[in-house]
Amino acid sequence: MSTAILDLPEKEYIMPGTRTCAGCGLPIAYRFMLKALGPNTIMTHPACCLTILHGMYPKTPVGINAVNNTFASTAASAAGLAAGFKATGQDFTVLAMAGDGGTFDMGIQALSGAAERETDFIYVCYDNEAYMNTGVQRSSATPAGAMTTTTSVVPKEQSKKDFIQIMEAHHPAYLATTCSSYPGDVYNKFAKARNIKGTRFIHLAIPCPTGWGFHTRDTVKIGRLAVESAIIVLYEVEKGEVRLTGKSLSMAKSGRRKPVDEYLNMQGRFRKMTSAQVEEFQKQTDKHWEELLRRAGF
Ligand SMILES: Cc1ncc(C[n+]2csc(CCOP(=O)(O)OP(=O)(O)O)c2C)c(N)n1
Ligand code: SF4
Ligand SMILES: [Mg+2]
Repeated sequence: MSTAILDLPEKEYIMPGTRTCAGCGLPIAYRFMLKALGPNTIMTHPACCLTILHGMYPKTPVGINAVNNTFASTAASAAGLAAGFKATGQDFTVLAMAGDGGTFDMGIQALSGAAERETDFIYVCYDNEAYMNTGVQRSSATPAGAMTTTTSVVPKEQSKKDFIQIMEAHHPAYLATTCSSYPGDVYNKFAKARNIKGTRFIHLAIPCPTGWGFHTRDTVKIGRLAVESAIIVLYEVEKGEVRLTGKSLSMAKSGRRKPVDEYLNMQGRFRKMTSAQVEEFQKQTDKHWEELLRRAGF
């Protein structure tokens, strides 16, 4: 069960007025993440939209300490922080957080190394499916059929890299997926991750009105549609055991699932998709959902 909104801690760690675009999914999730992690958290992040949220030194709307690292080094920076706290006997949660470009592409080597060494940290990849901060360039997390500024004539042909599976192959102590449209699910997973030792990896889906081409009022709706059509599945993995959570769990129980069309049609980035590409998108979504249902014992 997701924690009810009324039961969440009242303390806020993000003040109103971040510099993210109107309708951005990132501050929604970050707000609930920080409520779950609390003040004894130190985070490290590379250049990305999260840097924009954190603001320009010496001012920031964020109430925890943060390190700004170089692009490929988020996990290395976090590993250094974790080693430093261990050596000095200080009790901090180390949070590493980067975008899909900084994780699926540029940060993969440092993250793989840190996960293999069972580094004691939480690594979050917030995924808006492109290099948004520099003007919506394609990343390996961009889905097939999406237009970006570097796939504007012909939409992207390659499928999204299955990065969650790559991380699962490292057998982290805790692996989870979540989405900013489900704050209770975000909160629960971070509250749980906080109390586990070792490498914890969380994939956080973030709808981005600027890069995806939808109205700023529809951010929560788009994230919900992604989950209701099983394009994003909410689950967690511990010791190889898959557990569906929240909306995905209730969908598995009821057998109800929306087709992908409504999600695709609401976004300008998919406007050049051919019917064959839509069919393939549905097929890949079905396959992924059925595999997770099987692993979760449905
Ligand atoms: C080594 C290096 N290459 C390129 C850049 C330029 N750069 C800054 S932010 C960014 C996009 C990051 O994309 P992603 O990690 O997906 O985060 P998002 O901006 O989408 O939140 C890029 C390419 C950089 N800062 N450092
Ligand atoms: S470009 Fe997208 S992810 Fe970045 S701040 Fe704007 S809405 Fe948020
Ligand atoms: Mg991105």
